Amino acid sequence: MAKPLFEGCIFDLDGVIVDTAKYHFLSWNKLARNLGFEIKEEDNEQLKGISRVDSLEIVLKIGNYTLPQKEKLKCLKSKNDYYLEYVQKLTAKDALPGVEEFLQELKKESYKISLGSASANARGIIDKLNFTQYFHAIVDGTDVQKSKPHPEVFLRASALLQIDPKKIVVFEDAQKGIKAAHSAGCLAVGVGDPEVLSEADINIKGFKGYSMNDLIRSLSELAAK
Ligand code: B16
Ligand code: MG
Repeated sequence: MAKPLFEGCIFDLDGVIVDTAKYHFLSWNKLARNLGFEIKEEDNEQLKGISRVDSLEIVLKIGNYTLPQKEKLKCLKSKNDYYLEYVQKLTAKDALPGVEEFLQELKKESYKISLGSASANARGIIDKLNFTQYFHAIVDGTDVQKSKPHPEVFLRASALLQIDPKKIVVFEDAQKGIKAAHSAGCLAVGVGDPEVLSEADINIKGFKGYSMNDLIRSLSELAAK
């Protein structure tokens, strides 16, 4: 029997399962404005996929702003409070189009599924979407020490799924996430703008109309190269 092209999938959360990337951006911008500067949409790419603490350093750098440690802790709390205010209203209807159908297909075919997110709020958001049922493992920002592009989050998720990372497909919306997936030895599907995510093995705009057969077809083409 032919070996399966993949045995499991790891999904990033923000920007892949739900459009919370925009809420992270709005919350950072609110914080930046309090400090007297603005962050721009184009700065947002740098903030995707990395931890809250690392994001604050980048935001402060953009504003050319320095703060003592105690003030940084206050900023981290404020940003998270803003963010929680945005996400508290999330419901099952807020999942990005097609992603639930895709998860259902994987589950039906008995593929293993993990979450691999940098967010410390990931478990709460997955619960709000009623998606916990799809995951065999969840690795989030509370489980890892190192931010993407470090592969820790994906290595941990692969270990929990008990699958060789080479047999895992990671779905990511961030450049740093694609790098992290590759460093872990996984295949990476870039979800979003193919020009921004040009390092991905496969690119999709989103999950609307995307099926497991489409993934298998792309993986076969890659394997034949
Ligand atoms: P939190 P992901 C990441 O989630 C976001 O992309 C990133 O913008 C955010 O700063 C990070 O989570 C930490 O989130 O402040 O909720 O702990 O894309 O890896 O699912
Ligand atoms: Mg993301």
